[in-house]
Amino acid sequence: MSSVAESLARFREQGFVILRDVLDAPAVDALRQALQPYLDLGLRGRNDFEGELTQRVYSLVGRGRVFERTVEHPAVLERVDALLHPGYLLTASQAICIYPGESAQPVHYDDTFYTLPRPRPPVSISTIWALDDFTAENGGTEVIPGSHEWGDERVGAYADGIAGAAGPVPEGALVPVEMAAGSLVVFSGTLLHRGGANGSAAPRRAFSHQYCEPWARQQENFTLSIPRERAKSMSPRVRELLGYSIHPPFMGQLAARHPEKALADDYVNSLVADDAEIAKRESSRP
Ligand SMILES: O=C(O)CCC(=O)C(=O)O
Repeated sequence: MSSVAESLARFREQGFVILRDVLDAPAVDALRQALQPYLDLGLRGRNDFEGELTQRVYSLVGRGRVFERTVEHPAVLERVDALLHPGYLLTASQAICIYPGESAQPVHYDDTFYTLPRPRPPVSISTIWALDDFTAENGGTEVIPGSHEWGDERVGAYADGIAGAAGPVPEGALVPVEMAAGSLVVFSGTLLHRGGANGSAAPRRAFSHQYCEPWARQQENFTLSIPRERAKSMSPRVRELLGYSIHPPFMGQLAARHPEKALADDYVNSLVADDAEIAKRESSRP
């Protein structure tokens, strides 16, 4: 794997960097096995963007320790530390399994819904981890190198929010990310990309964790989607990333208290506690 400094230089220049062979074969296998029962549920994407021949498993971080560990993998966090501000959050965590016959996704960039004028620094950083080798044939992610620096007008010619491509992308502009299972691509939330068409005979399994600035709204509401008992068992770092954290001075507060307090065994919701106290006083009034 390239050094942190080398990979950050590459990221800044082209908007993405591939980190090769971060996970060994047994680790990839453990992730595949943990994912399979969720894929067996058979849910398919609901539109062209999710992909009707694609399965997505949302809130993946809450679905097993193996996924949790990838969220806080040092190879990722060492790099995201340099790209976002302290206290950054996890904004999305999902498996993406693209089946044979799936067409290419609309070209888009991941932090499109933070409607700040481009060019601008990314509000989020995406990662896509390969659980199968990514090739040009099997739906490996396709990127437009350098597009992270484009302004709104140029982006608008190719991508129209998450609704779809506004126009045809010139031949050769999209480059497939080819990498072995256990590798990942880290890319800017401003980089134009898409999931490729899967013209092979086998599914392309992957998962994506995305991280956002600590002041930005997360795509997934992890404090609701992940059951409290499960959140309690997670590492402090993962809990912080999920939103059990404060962006100073008080973004993320829970009725003026630290949100970690909600995970204490003796926690009582302060609205419930206040209402109980008011009811008690009213009932004891002469
Ligand atoms: O699966 C991929 O390769 C890319 C998916 C993607 O970009 C997305 O769903 O936002």
